[in-house]
Amino acid sequence: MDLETLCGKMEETVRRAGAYVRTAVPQAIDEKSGHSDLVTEYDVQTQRMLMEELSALYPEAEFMGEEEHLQADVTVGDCFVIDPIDGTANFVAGYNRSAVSVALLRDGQPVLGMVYHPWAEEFFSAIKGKGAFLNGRKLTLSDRPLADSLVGFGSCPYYRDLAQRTTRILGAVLDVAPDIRRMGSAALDLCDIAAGRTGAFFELKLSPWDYAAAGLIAQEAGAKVFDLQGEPLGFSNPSPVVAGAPSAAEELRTLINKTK
Ligand code: 2AM
Ligand code: CA
Repeated sequence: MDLETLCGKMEETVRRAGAYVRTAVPQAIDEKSGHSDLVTEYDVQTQRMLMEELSALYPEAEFMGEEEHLQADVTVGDCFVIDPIDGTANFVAGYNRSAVSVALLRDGQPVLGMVYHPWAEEFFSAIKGKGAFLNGRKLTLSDRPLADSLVGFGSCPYYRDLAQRTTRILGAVLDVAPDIRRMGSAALDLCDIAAGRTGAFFELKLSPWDYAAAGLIAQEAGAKVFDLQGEPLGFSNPSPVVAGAPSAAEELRTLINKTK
């Protein structure tokens, strides 16, 4: 199946998963590894629903996902990378800013990404080399410096030492950029870059399912997305993520590396 055909079929599945999340009222909430790392029955159910429908659409693909320790070797062949609810803490708090995120990796690189924010009814998608879209409208961002950029970030609440370092970086960012934003879903934060709402984003440690789909969407809109060395992101392990309009992203990366 070519990627355009698969993308068309996947959209229905991802929208259905988002509609399910939007109507859900979280009750049973478990802590995975600490008080900031939550999982609800809806995270698990949504991942199961996505896996069932995606494997019917594309039986040859493997799966990697945030819930139920779903790991796969992503470096060979085709693999779906799923975050059923990115922004689980927002979901639990009734903050109405969370997303369903699905990427397809081919031999370790994203070739297709979808992020759906069901409360805002915003559907972001990208196919490698074919551009990024928001509700069918092509996204093209223009370059800008950090001095003209709102800077989104994540605070790694589940890694306290990184949270402390993040606050030091923010001090340095606020000396240059007009303001910062902390919204609680890395996938949506990267999509905000694609949409030109923020000019740059960083989080010192994210998991592949947080950024696999949205990183491709940002890149296809014209953003730079890399790690602290300026290298392309990997998908086998957690990674720092820096993204943004080309100039802003490079300036932000330099600033982060100067702040210990
Ligand atoms: P989640 O809501 O799907 O868990 C917030 O800083 C961002 O970090 C969210 O995108 C959140 O995704 C992600 N996140 C939460 N816990 C994490 C963990 N233990 N490792 C990596 N990323 C995590
Ligand atoms: Ca996530």
